Amino acid sequence: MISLLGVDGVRVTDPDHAYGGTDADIAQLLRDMVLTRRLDAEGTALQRQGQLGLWPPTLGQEAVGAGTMRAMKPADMCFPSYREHGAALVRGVDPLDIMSLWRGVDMGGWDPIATRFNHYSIVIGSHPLHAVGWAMALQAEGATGAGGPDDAAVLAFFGDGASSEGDVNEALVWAASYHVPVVFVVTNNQWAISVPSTRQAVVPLARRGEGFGIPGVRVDGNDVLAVQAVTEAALDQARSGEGPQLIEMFTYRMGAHTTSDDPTKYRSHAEEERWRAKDPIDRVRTYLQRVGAIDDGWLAALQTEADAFAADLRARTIALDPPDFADWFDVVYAEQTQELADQQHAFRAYAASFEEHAEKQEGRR
Ligand SMILES: Cc1ncc(C[n+]2csc(CCOP(=O)(O)OP(=O)(O)O)c2C)c(N)n1
Repeated sequence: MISLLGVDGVRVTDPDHAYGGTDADIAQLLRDMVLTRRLDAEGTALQRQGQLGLWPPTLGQEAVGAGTMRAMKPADMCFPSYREHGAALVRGVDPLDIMSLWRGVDMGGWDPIATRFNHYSIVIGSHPLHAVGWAMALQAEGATGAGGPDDAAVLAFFGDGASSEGDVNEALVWAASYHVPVVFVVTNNQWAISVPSTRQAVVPLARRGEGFGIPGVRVDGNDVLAVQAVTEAALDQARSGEGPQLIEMFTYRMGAHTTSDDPTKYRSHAEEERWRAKDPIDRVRTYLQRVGAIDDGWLAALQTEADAFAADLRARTIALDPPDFADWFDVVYAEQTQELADQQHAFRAYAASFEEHAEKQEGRR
């Protein structure tokens, strides 16, 4: 497993990978992760207070989002799953657009073309196929593999559970067969809801690509330096025409699967505590403090920034107006079908019947 920063905050070397950034870059990664954690805490709290329908926590997985996104170039494209709040934030998506999705106001309001960050995919494992399609389009347009600075590649996230899906395996076949510039990031957070990752694979997931002809590596997914260094190398290879790569990020979902889940039903407190000791934020903070790159004043300023960020996000989320669900029939296809128009009409009549009922009740009082 590739690691470049120990749990004690001391840098370690790896024969094949090195982190090329400065301590200022590492401080930026710490900031990315602290804001991600704050966003996640706000999402969880807003759901508990009835402001969101559901929230999938990303607590403990902050290094994967920050490290991978800091490895991407502007023209690269990313296909996330549904837990990539940190990646979205670092890639420049307004976190309000993430909140609006889980509030049920829209289906994810950000512009995937402008941000080069596709919409969340809640259907497990569907989007690695889309990622491969995008990568094949890059090939067809000559936008990759030319050896120039404008070359682009694609990064696709999926989970350990998703790795068992047929679609993911089809994506791996296509990627290998057509030698496409895609990097698959398997976020192994140890649990697919209540099913352990050991049930998804009898060999490490890093080796899942081998049979397809895709090289893979296992990275300490709680080590943001290793995450960034390995992702950078894989994206460079993909951009320069060396074909697909697979990276297993070995991490842990500290929170529940979603706010509807109770992890105490299937995993032990001792297991959670073992992973708490490997916290991705603590080790980076320890490193930066030890080398004198940050001090208490710097950390206090970051805390103030995180507080303001959370307060602003909360206020903007609560101010989001509920949608008229009947309008959603208009956005299923580019042009509405007659069948959908009929369903929309029936839905409006059904919704109005409740209003009539309420008005009658009101009249009787
Ligand atoms: C096609 C499909 N099947 C089942 C589900 C229900 N489901 C939602 S999340 C999940 C587990 C996914 O686990 P994993 O891929 O490890 O990702 P994680 O949630 O741990 O990030 C399942 C089975 C779904 N959303 N889509």
